[in-house]
Parts: sequence; structure tokens; C-alpha cells
Amino acid sequence: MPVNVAIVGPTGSGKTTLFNALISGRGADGVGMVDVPDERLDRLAAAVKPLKTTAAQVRVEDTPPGSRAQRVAFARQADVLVKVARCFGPDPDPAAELEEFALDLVLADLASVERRLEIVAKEARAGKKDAQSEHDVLTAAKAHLDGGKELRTLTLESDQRELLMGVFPVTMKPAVYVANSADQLLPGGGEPAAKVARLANAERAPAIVLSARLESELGELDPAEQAEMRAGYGIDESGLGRIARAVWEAGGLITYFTAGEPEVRAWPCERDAPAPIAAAKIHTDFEKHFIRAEVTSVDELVAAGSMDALRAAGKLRVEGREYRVKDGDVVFFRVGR
Ligand SMILES: Nc1nc2c(ncn2[C@@H]2O[C@H](COP(=O)(O)OP(=O)(O)OP(=O)(O)O)[C@@H](O)[C@H]2O)c(=O)[nH]1
Ligand SMILES: [Mg+2]
Repeated sequence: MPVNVAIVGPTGSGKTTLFNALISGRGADGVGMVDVPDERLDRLAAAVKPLKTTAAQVRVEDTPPGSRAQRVAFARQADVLVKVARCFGPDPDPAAELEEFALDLVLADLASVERRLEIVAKEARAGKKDAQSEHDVLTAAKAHLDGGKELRTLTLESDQRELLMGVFPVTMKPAVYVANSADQLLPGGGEPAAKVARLANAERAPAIVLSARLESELGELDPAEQAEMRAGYGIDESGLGRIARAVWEAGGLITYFTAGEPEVRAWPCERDAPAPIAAAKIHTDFEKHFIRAEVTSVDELVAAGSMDALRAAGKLRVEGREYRVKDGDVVFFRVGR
């Protein structure tokens, strides 16, 4: 399943420009599927020469025009938020604009938390099991939101987190910050981008500096021209590549690979997922029928040329149900039926 990314942020910050640059023509009506660039996948494909190569995908969606409430509702359905801030044009004040935008999300969460709190308060008085601990978490969340802060910055134990997830808070979603910078301030982005970075650091979220307009212009060029023009701006990777890596980091994702002759493929997976859960990304039945995982690395596979060659040489590691699949693993899942 693709990762769902919503492009959100203040009005006129360049969301649609960035969206168009990211999808470069492969999408419509504000929704596009994007292949995540990954040099490891390219190396695997070059070594294995499969019939088909399939990249990990993100589903990118642009904020549709609408009211503030509609914009909040839109942000709710995403896995990861990409928050675009205006760092170009006259008097950019990205910190103030991002805070104002965040406030809409904070108010929406406050409403959900307060609604739930009313119910849980009654349950707690009636002595219902677990109601008191939920009441405590909601009260802490309410105080945090009352202070104008997003729930992402509230420190919680994992069981408390779980309880709070019950109200589907939008300010707890992982976020990536994009400082949409004026060309002449690239690659660093200057003072406006520094403000965005400070906001992002405060909540340990990744921040990226790019120019959405430049990225969309680059999309028109062939790869060699793109690379040359990027180098002229001191940029060494596409905006898409950098955003994808940040989305993976913020969303707690890793990529593992499968490498057969029919298909070489990259699979997004939650970090620290046990092997059967990782296998279920390929097919839901794989979780139940999981027998073992045969594991190697991209470099080993590229050197050997195929999984079969590694297996014959006894160089595939055999791992069981408890194994946590790692970023960059190349895996063959043995499943029963
Ligand atoms: N100089 C410069 N202008 C940009 C850049 N990105 C967007 N713009 C301009 O900013 C204006 C708004 O861009 P949009 O992409 O429509 O912004 P938006 O966030 O989608 O706007 P809304 O959907 O109305 O909230 C347009 O005139 C863009 O051309 C950029 O990187 N540099
Ligand atoms: Mg727009």
C-alpha cells in the first residue's frame, strides 16, 4: 500500500506548485502516485535484470480549495503531512504563517478531545475500567492544545499514545516541513528557512529547503540538464527524493526489497516490524503462513547477481518470526499454504 502524503500549509505558500512538481504530470484532480527514487533499487535492478522493477510509491494529495474546516478535514486523512511554508516573495514570515495554520489544526483537535473528555469523565465516575487513565491523557492533551501547541510535541508513554489515538488527532500526525524558498537563497534558504528549521527542530520533525517553482521547471528538463542546473544552485538531490526521505524518517518507515527474476521491488514498511508483519505488505496471507525469512543486503545481492546464487553459496541468513526487518534488507519470505 502506498504511503499517503497530504500537502498542507498556509494559503499561497506554493502547495499546488510543489504538488505539480512532485507528480510531474502523473496525476489529476489534486491526487498523484509518485515513485520514490532509490539508488539501491536501481542497483538491484541492474544486477538482477528482472522483467519488471517496481519502486515504493507515495500517494500525494494537494489541499483542495475550500474553507479552513475543509482544509483540516483534508489533513486528517493523511499518513504524513508535508507542511509548506512561504519563504519567497515580499516579507516572508513563515513562522507566523505556519503557527497560524497549526492553530486551525489545534482547534480541531481541541474540539475532538473535549467531546471525548465529556464521555470519559462520566465513564470514570461510573468506575469503568481504563476510563481514568484515558481521562488523564485527554486532560493532559487538552492543556497542551489550550496552550496552542500541537500534540506531536506532547511527551507520552506508548500506552497513553494509543489511548489518545482514539480521537484521531490531526496534530499527532508525523510532519515534514518544507521551506519553499526564493531561488536566490538556495541551497540554504537564508533567514526565512532558518525560522522553519527552528520550528521543525522544536518538534524533532525533518525540514527541507527547496524552491517549488524551480523544481517544477527542472521537471521539464532531461536528467543530465537537471543535474547540471541543480549543481548550479548547489543542490545534489531532487526535491522529490529529499521529501521522500523526510517522509520515511518522520513516518517511521523503512524500505526493504524483494529481488526475483520476475520483479525487483521496494516495499515501505514500519520500522521494527516483525518479519511476518513485513511479509504481509506483499500479501496479507503471508503473515499467517509465514515460515521464515531469508535475508541479505543490497551490496551482497548486487555482488552475487541473484538470490539463488547466494542461497546456493549458503550466504542467505535465515531469520524467524521475531526478526525485525531492517532498512535495506533484501528478503525472500518462505510461506506455507
Ligand atoms: N518565487 C516563487 N514563487 C512561487 C514558488 N512556489 C509558488 N510560487 C508562487 O506563489 C503563488 C501561489 O502558489 P500556489 O502553488 O498556487 O500556492 P498554494 O499554496 O497552492 O495556494 P492555495 O492553494 O491558494 O493556498 C503562485 O503565484 C506561484 O507561482 C517558488 O518556489 N518561488
Ligand atoms: Mg493550491
